[in-house]
Amino acid sequence: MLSKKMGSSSATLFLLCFALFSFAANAYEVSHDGRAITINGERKILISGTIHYPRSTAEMWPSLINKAKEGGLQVIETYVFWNAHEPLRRQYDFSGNLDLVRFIKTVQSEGLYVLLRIGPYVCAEWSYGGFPVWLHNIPNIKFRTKNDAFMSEMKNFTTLIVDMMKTEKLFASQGGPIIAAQIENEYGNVNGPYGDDGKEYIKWCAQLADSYQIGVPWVMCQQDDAPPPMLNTCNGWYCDQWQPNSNSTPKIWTENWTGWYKNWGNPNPHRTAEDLAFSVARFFQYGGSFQNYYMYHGGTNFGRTAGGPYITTSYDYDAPLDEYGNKNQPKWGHLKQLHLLLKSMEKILTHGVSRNIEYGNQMTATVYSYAGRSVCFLGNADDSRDATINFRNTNYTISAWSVSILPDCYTEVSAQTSTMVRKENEADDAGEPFALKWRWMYEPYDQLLNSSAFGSKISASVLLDQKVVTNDTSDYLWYTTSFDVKKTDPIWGKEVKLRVNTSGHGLHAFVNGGYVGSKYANYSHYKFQYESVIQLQLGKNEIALLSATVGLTNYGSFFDNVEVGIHGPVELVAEAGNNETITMDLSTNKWVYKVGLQGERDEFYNPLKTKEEDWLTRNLPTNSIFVWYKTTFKSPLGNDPVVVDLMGLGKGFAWVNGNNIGRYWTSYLADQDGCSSTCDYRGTYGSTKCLTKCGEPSQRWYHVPRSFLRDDGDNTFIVLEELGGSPYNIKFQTVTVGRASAHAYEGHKLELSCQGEKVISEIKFASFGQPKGEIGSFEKGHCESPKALSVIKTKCVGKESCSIRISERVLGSTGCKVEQNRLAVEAICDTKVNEEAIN
Ligand SMILES: *[C@@H]1O[C@H](CO)[C@@H](O)[C@H](O)[C@H]1NC(C)=O
Ligand SMILES: *[C@@H]1O[C@H](CO)[C@@H](O)[C@H](O)[C@H]1NC(C)=O
Ligand SMILES: *[C@@H]1O[C@H](CO)[C@@H](O)[C@H](O)[C@H]1NC(C)=O
Ligand SMILES: *[C@@H]1O[C@H](CO)[C@@H](O)[C@H](O)[C@H]1NC(C)=O
Ligand SMILES: *[C@@H]1O[C@H](CO)[C@@H](O)[C@H](O)[C@H]1NC(C)=O
Ligand SMILES: *[C@@H]1O[C@H](CO)[C@@H](O)[C@H](O)[C@H]1NC(C)=O
Ligand SMILES: *[C@@H]1O[C@H](CO)[C@@H](O)[C@H](O)[C@H]1NC(C)=O
Ligand SMILES: CC(=O)N[C@H]1CO[C@H](CO)[C@@H](O)[C@@H]1O
Repeated sequence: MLSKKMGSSSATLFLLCFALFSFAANAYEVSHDGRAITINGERKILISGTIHYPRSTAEMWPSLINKAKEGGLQVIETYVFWNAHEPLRRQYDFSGNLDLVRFIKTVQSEGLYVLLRIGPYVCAEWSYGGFPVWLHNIPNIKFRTKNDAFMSEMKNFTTLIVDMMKTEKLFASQGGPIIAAQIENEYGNVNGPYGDDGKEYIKWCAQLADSYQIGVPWVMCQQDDAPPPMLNTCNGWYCDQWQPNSNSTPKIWTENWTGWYKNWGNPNPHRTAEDLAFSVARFFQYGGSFQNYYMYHGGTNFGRTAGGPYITTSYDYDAPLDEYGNKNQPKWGHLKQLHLLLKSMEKILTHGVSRNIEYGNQMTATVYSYAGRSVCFLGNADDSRDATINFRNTNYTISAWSVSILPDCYTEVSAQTSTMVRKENEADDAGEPFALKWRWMYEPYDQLLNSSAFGSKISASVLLDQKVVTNDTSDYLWYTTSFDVKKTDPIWGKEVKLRVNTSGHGLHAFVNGGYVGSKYANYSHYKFQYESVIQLQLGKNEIALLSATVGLTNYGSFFDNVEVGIHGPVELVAEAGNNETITMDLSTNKWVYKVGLQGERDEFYNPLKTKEEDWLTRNLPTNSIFVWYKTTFKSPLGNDPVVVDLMGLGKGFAWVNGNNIGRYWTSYLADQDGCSSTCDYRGTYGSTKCLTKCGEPSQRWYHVPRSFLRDDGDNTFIVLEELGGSPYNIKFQTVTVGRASAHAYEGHKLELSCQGEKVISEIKFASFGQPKGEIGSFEKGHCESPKALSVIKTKCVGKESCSIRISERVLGSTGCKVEQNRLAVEAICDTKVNEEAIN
C-alpha cells in the first residue's frame, strides 16, 4: 500500500501545463545531469506512459491522452512502426491511425511531452518487430549488425522520420513536445551472438543519431555500452537496483511493464495495482527520475500487425487504460495518487541529498533532504513479513511488499474499482433484439488444388520460406505440386500417408481436389509434423498445401531469419510389410506457389467489391473450412466502446465496413492450468503470476472502434472463417462501467466516478462504521452511521462523479468505539437515474 498526500500537487500540475502552452511556439532546452532530465535548466520528475498510435484510432487519441494527463502523466512515449509506414519499399503510409505527426500534435495540444522511440526495431509483440519483410528479401542483407545494405535502409527510414519531425517543428529545440528520442531498442539483450560487428553497429547507431542534431537527448534502452552522448536506460518489471553506465546519466526506466501481453492459448495476465505502484515508488526511492509505463494504453493489434508469433489481437496488457480506452480501475486511480504525490516532491527529490537507513529484512528508509525540508520513503521489500519500525520516534507498520511515502504517515489509498459490463446491442424498432441475418460464400480455392491448372508465376524445385515468397502480404501461401503414380511403383496399392514437416504456423492439406485435414502449432512449438492417410490414383496426383502464419517472430538474436512455412520434408510413406518403410520424398519436386486467398485478392471483405447476389442466403454452412460470412448491423447507441462477441467461430479475420479488426481465434482455449482465484500482490511479479480465465477462449470479444461505424444506416460485417464454425451466436455489444466501488478510512476522501456518459444511478451499498469485506462483497459491520447512506445518495446520485470527505461530521456518528471508521460504497452506473433510487 502507498501513502498519499494530495497537498498542492494539483496546482503544480496545472502550472506545468500552463507553462508548456506558453512555450509552445518557443524553443526550450532539454538536457540532463546525473540526477534528472532538465527542462530549461530545471530538474524534472517525469512520469511517462506508452501509447502506440496504430493500436487505437486517431479518433481515440485525444481521449486516451487526456486520460493519461488526468492520471498524472507528463510524457507520452511511442515507438515508430517501420513496416506499417513503408509496407512496400519507398511507398509510404502516414494516413489514418498511422498519422504520426497528428498523434504527436495531439499530445502537444494536451500539454504533454513526447519520448519518440524511432528504433526502427521495436519488438513490441508487433509482427517482425516492426521491420518490413521486403527488407529481408534484399540480397546479402543482415539485420541489426554492421551490414551496408541494412544500415543504408535503416538510415533511409530514420532520416525520413527525423526530417518529418523537424519539418513540423516537433522537437523541443524547435518549440515542439519531443523531449527525447531513442535509437535501436533493447539491443544489449541480444548482442552477444553479433560479436564485434554488433559492437560496431551500436557505435554507428550512436553516430547516426548524434548526426541528426535534434537538440534533445537520445536514449538507448538495455544498452550498458551505449556510447556517449546516448543515455542507457532500463526496461523490466523492477528497475530500482539498476544503475546507468555513467555518473552523468540520470536513472531512466523506459519500460515498466504494467502487465503482460497475451498469446493464443494463454490465460489472462494480470499485474496488480499494488505491485506496479510498489515498483514505481521503489524506483523513485532509489534515485529514479524518469519512469515510463509500458503500456499505459495497450490497445488492439488490428489487421495482421500482431507479432509473437501467436500474440492475440487484444493487446490490453492489463494497462491503466484498457483496450477500449476505459480507466482500468483500481490501477489507474491508484497510480494517479502516486503520481501526484511524487510530482509534488519534485524539487526535494531532484535536489535533495539522500540517506538510507537499513532495518534488516529488506526494510529500508530513505530520506531526501533539501532546503530544510525532507521527504521519506519507508520501503519493505520482504514478500511476506510486515515490518514495524521506529522512525523518527514514531512506530510505523509497513506491510510486506509496500512503500509508504512520508510525510503523511501511513494512509490508505482510496482507489476505486470499476466493474465493466457488456450490454447487448439495443433492440430494433420492433422491440426484438437484432437477429443477424447471414449470407455466405465459399473461398473459391478449387482451381488451386490442381497445380497444372492455375497460372502462378512462382515456382521452384525446392520448398521456399513463406515470408520470402509472400513478403508477408498475406497470412496464406499455397504450396502445390503434382506427381505420377504407376502400377509398378512400390507405393501403389499400399496404405499411403502424407507427412509434412512445417515450420509453422498452420497447415491445411488437400489431395486430388479433396480436403484431407488441418493442423496448427501450439504456442512456443511452431514446428510440427502433419500426417494423414491419403488416397492416391493411377496417373497424375495433385497435392495442395495451404500454409498459414499467425504473426511473425519479433524478438531474439537473428529473429528476422526464423523460418516460417513448409520447409519439409514433404513425403509419402507406406509400410512395405517386412517392417520396412517406403518413402517418396516430394521436397525437391516442382512446387508452384500462390500468395494469399482469392477472396483477399478480390477483396470479399470490402462491401463495395462484391455484388449482393454473389452472397448466398440458403443452406448456410457451419463447421466448414474457408467460408466467408456477411451480415449487416446497426451501430449500438451511445458512445460506449463496441465489441463483437465471436463465440462459435473458429479462426480467421473479421472486417467492419472494410476495416480489418484483426485475427480472431475464438476456438483456441487458454490452458486449463495455471490460474488462481486469489492473487497475492506480494513478491516478485512474473508473467505467469495471477492468471485468470483458464480453459476459456484466449480471446472471445474483439474491439470495433466507434470510428469504423456509421452513425446512420447499416454497417457491414464480414468474416473469413478458416477452420469451421458457426456465425449464429455473433453479437455486437458495448462495454461500460457497470459498478464503481471504493473504500477508505476517516480523514480521507473517497471518490467515485462512472465513465463515458454514465451517471451514478443508484447506491447499491454504503456503510460508514466498521463495514466488512472487500470490494465486490461489502457487508455491514456491527456498527454504522444511520445517516451515511442518505448523505451519499444526495451527493452522488445523478452525478458523473462525486467526492466525499470521510468524517463523522459529514456522514454522521457511527457509535463505533474504534480509532478509525471506514466508509465502503458500491455504486451502479447507468445512462439514466433510477427514479426510485433518488427518492
Ligand atoms: C517481395 O519483395 C522482393 C524484394 O522487394 C521482390 O523482389 C518480390 O517480387 C516481392 N514478392 C512478392 C510476391 O511481392
Ligand atoms: C532513401 O532512398 C531513396 C531511394 O531509394 C532516395 O531517393 C532517398 O533520398 C533516400 N532518403 C534518404 C534520407 O537517404
Ligand atoms: C514503539 O514500539 C516499541 C516496541 O513495541 C515500544 O516499546 C515503544 O513504546 C513504541 N513507541 C511509540 C512512540 O509508540
Ligand atoms: C489438373 O488440370 C489439368 C489441366 O487442366 C487436367 O488435365 C487434369 O486432369 C487435372 N488434374 C486433376 C487431378 O484434377
Ligand atoms: C496442440 O495441442 C493440441 C491440444 O493439446 C493437440 O491436439 C495438437 O496436436 C497440438 N499441436 C501440435 C502441433 O503440437
Ligand atoms: C520432421 O518432424 C519430426 C517430428 O517433429 C521430427 O522428428 C523430424 O526430425 C523432422 N524431420 C526433419 C528432417 O526435420
Ligand atoms: C517389426 O518391428 C517391430 C518393432 O520394431 C517388431 O516388434 C516386429 O517383430 C517386427 N516385425 C517383423 C515382421 O519383423
Ligand atoms: C527483454 C524483454 O523481455 N523485453 C520485452 C520487454 O517488454 C516489451 C513489451 O512487452 C517487449 O516488447 C520486449 O520483448
